[in-house]
Amino acid sequence: MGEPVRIYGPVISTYVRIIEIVCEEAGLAHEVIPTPAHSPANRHPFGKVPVVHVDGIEMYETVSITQYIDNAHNSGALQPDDPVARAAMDRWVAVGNTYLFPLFEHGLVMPHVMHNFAGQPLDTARIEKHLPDIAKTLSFIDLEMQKDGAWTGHGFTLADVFLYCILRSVELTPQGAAGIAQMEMLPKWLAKCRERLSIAATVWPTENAAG
Ligand SMILES: N[C@@H](CCC(=O)N[C@@H](CS)C(=O)NCC(=O)O)C(=O)O
Repeated sequence: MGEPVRIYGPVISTYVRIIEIVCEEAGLAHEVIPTPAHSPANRHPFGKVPVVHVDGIEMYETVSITQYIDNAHNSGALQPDDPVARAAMDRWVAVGNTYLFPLFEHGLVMPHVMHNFAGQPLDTARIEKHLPDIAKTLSFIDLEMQKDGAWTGHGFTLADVFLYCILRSVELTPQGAAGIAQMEMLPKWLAKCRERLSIAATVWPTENAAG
């Protein structure tokens, strides 16, 4: 067995967990080397995390890393062969990274993180400002799932991995949990993902406390 995949980033991080899940799916040992985004030890050229060492190569940008691990170590099992299904998966990964993560992270998740872990007052003004957009976005995703399954019709793919990690951090906030509970499809899909071994094996330490 080779060296474990080394993931440089915070222990609790959406994109670190995405890499961890894909390593689990591929049967690769992995370890997180705690590295805050803004520490001098972080080697990402744009100051993001994670940076990953795999097969003697240093990589950054999570989409490319997950595709590399899945292609090199898992026979591409997380990426559908059918071009239409593949385009749907790619679209939803892009939607997650481009629209969902920035909105959820800035408008809801970070205010709670800064409150719970950095002792700052909860920025309720920021949350209140973004809640209407967050609610609209959750409804959009749920309606797409009701319409044609969105990304969910082709087995467990990279879209599930990205979107689970992005939406799970929303679900771990009180406002996010309430918003998701009102949806028809999202709670069922999240619960089904939780049964997946790779997802169960990578729970954040904060999840057990939050339920
Ligand atoms: N495009 C990057 C995005 C990664 C990303 O946004 N990571 C977050 C943490 S989960 C981060 O670095 N946040 C710190 C910051 O934006 O300053 C990737 O795909 O790897």
